Amino acid sequence: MYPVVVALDVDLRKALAVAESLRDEVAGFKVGWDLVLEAGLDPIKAVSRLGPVVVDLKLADIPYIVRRVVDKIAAAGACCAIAHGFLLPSLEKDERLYVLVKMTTGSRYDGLWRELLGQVAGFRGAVAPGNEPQVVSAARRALGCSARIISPGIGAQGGRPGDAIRAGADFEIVGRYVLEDPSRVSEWRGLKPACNDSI
Ligand code: OMP
Repeated sequence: MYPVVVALDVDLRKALAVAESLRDEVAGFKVGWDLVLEAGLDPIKAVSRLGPVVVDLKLADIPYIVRRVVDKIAAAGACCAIAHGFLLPSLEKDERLYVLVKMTTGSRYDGLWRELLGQVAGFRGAVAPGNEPQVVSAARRALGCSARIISPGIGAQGGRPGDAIRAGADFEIVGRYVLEDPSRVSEWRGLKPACNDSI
């Protein structure tokens, strides 16, 4: 099993074809706005039958709303969801939530992520930029193995396959680079999650 989460940012037909072809090869799939806007909760249900699913709506709301959304996502079969870290400390601790601590693109997180890492305990883990392996290493040092780290930004956004894992991530989130050619997952051969075997 390659330590890759494939970001299915494509239409539903293609998403299901890719998920079907990689179901035994990757750790899971990410379903985001693209698929949810196309078909609601159905893509989450369908892809969850093929592997673990993290739902990425980059939630940013009051705890009451975030909890209601995460409950619906979990009921559809997903393991987990991603929320914006800037909500902290007003984000309810939830083992089903990944906290985004720094984007792969420049943002206000650039001056905030170190502080946010101190508040990730009690959540499923952190999303940290795989195109900045030094940030991933710092995140792992701060979190130990108590939280998962998943890292986007590989391929199309400049990160090299495997660099984030070697820096301490558990899984790399990869969209376009793998969607263009699913056989590229073999570039993760021999790599293992730093701490946690499941997303
Ligand atoms: P590719 O650039 O095609 O590999 O896609 C990257 C995926 O990771 C997309 O689904 C983005 O929404 C997501 N992502 C980022 O690119 N940057 C971030 O800072 C955070 C995420 C994310 O939360 O997954």
